[in-house]
Amino acid sequence: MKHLQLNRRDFLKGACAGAFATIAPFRGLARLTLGGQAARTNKRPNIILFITDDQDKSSIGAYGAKALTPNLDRMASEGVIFHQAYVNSTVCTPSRYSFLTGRYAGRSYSRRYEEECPREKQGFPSFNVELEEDNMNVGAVLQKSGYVTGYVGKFHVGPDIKRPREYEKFDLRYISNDAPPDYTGTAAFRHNERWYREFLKKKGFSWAKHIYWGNLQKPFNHHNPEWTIEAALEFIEENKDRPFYLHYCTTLLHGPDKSWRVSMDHRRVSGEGMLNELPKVMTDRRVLLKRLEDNGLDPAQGHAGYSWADDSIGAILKKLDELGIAENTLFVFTSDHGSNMKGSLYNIDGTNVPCIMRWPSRIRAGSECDELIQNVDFAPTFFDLAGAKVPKEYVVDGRSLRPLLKGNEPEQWRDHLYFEIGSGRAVCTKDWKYIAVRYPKERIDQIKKARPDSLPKLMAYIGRSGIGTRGAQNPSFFDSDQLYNVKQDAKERNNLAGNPEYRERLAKMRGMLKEDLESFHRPFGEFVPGGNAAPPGLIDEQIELVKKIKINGKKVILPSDRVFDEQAQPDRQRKPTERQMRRDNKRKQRRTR
Ligand SMILES: [Ca+2]
Repeated sequence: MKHLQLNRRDFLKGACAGAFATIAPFRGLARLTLGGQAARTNKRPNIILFITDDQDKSSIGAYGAKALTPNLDRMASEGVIFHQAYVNSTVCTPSRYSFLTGRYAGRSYSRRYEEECPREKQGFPSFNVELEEDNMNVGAVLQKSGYVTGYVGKFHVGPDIKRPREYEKFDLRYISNDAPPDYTGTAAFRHNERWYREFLKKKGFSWAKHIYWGNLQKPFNHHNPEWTIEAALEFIEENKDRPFYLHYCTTLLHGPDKSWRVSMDHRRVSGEGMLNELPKVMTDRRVLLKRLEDNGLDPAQGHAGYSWADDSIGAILKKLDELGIAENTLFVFTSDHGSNMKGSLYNIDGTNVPCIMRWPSRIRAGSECDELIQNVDFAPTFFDLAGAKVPKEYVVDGRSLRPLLKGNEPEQWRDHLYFEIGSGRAVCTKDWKYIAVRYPKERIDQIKKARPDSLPKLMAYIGRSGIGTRGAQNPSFFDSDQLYNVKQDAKERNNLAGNPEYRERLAKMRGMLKEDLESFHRPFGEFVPGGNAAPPGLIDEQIELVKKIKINGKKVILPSDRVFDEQAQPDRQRKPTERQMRRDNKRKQRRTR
């Protein structure tokens, strides 16, 4: 039996490798033409998409890490593990948009994105994309095709609701960050959470429960995976006899990593305020901590979170087994992007994410796949497997992964992937990576006038320090053109773009990017000129300078040998922010008392 399994695995590996010997250029925009077959020939599968927040492969045993993740390891041994799975963008909102739609965030035609980035201007995919009004998304399409579609956990692809006036606009209750976690706060959070459910139903999901609008919010900012798993199990149980789709997004492992261990001590805190008691749906938190200790793993150093997220997987696997529906359930685990390199376009801990799938009746146990896949592929895969009726207007960038799951040889696969965030764009093959950073004209004007210490923020691809400059530890992060041999230089430290030896390779990669960019019908740098797009070479002096600046989170340390003349910096006198003005006024009032 063991021998047979080995042969099967080898067969699949061979199929995976051999299937893509014929390589066809990827055409950026493709319209979906799949579907139908799965529905006609077989009972349609249940589908669960489980997305973690900011997770690196280095936190999972199945990827070789020293971590306690028995459930993910089990999924890998019973299913397929992907080594080259990527997301298009490396902060929550654009990545999650792609999971929900199968489109690049830069393709979004949501009102908010089009208002911020009108069609004639360069796109700036970031925290500014939303699900479109026409509900061309996975929840709505699968529901219309006879699936019951459920949403649980973190959303982060809706309107910006942060300030009191935004809460008021939507008839939501605002609770300030420094409010105590009391009854009033709980009532407000409960009220708002019910509204989030209704919002998702309007977006086309048939069921939604235990929703976080975005990141955890004070005063109830502690992770509570039991609270979201409770809803997931309820949904699965309720719909065990019909095909269902569950879009499950845990708040784990959004940092800081110490918060995971701390959250374990706050058993009643949830996305709807204080609970009466913690749902008993997962391994007891104390037992989990004991297991970590027994394995010599420090919970405060990330492991509380890794094992807690993994235990959430375990609760779902157990439920599928109990209900006897595991055989025909496709269970997909992945992450919205990595942690250490989020906000950049680098592969390791940025665009390259863990991805494991299990579907006992269709996927051969213990398979591995090295083909290039991306988060835009999931929605089209699910449409294909569900035999969904996809409206002809539905625009999708990804393609169905069905050939990879079945081990069949697809006629053609892709030769590269496309990436985007803010002012950065990239393409990557299995061997090479090219990144182009092109700021629009108005940003270039700001950069030219800026004080040196504000350069890192202005030149971060998404225009903010902190997460926007995580990749700045890479010596070429700010370079306009970056070429890396990712096979030999996986960490992308040695920029070959200026090396004449690689001129041809650079031209080839630039050609791929140009072709992809043209499909967006928007300008970008010199690739697609027009609007506010600008060619490289206008801020070389500032690039040289910013590369000498040390950046630690939001802290900027200027090179010591350089003295900045404040008199010569006219933008030194910046307008005070609203917050500064309030603070100054308070001080004045205190003084006059
Ligand atoms: Ca995230």
